Amino acid sequence: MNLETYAKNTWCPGCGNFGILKAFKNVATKLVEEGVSKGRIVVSSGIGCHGKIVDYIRLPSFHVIHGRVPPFLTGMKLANPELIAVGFVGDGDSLNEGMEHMIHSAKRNTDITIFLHNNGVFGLTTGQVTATSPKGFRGRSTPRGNPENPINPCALMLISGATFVARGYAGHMDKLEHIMYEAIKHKGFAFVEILQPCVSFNNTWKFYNEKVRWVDETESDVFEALRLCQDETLTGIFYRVSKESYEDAVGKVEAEDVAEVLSRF
Ligand SMILES: Cc1ncc(C[n+]2csc(CCOP(=O)(O)OP(=O)(O)O)c2C)c(N)n1
Ligand code: SF4
Ligand SMILES: [Mg+2]
Repeated sequence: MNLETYAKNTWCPGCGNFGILKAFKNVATKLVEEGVSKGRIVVSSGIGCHGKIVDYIRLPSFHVIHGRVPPFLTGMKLANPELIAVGFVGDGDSLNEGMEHMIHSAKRNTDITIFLHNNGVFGLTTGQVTATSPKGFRGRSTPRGNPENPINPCALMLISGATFVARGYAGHMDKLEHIMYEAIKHKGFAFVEILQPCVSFNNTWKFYNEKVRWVDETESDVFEALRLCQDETLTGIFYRVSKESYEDAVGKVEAEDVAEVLSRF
């Protein structure tokens, strides 16, 4: 399936975003081959280098303001629950500018999928510290080293109520594709942290190529999943449980309201 667009790709050569783009295109192609209509898969992205991804995928797309991918997709799903809602967010985008939206979407178990391009840096604005930058990270805003500890995005999403939590690596295409496919198929809030080297401001290729490992365990116990995701170079599907989605809960309340109004006549 041709998912190419007319847009010129302006990512730096060697950026981890290329692996994420390729993996997602393969997954979207697989979904269409399985019978999903192309128009049902809607992609959205936040602000940053990651955000350009929607310009490079020929699918219905919305590039929204910083940190607002989850509420945008939530509204879209409420309006049309038939759509498959896929969001691409940055670490700064989702854990600095828009952290509250991530937490509330996970808490509601909104039926959307979020792929977090975690490069540990504000890439587009040329190298400032984000919520996931490691302690000691030297960048434009922390020339003497980041004095703060990083947030663990998977742990945050687990304790917020996400029902699918995984971590992939932009350099391990097959495994990333598997995770992305399973996340999209999951009904409820699916969160995938993707380790994404930024060759210009936080080049982690060598580190991740040496350290990243895969775990086959998938937990349904949140504390066991928390234990797994503490190892920041461990990848895999850490957690998956089935719970009522926000859209289904809202739909039931609406149906009861309609029945109640009709019963008055
Ligand atoms: C509300 C708001 N604050 C700040 C900015 C400036 N800004 C644009 S892109 C960006 C960095 C995005 O970093 P991240 O989300 O990590 O994405 P990356 O570029 O690393 O993919 C920032 C701070 C903005 N556009 N809007
Ligand atoms: S600045 Fe970093 S994240 Fe942005 S395109 Fe270049 S390598 Fe990729
Ligand atoms: Mg970033």
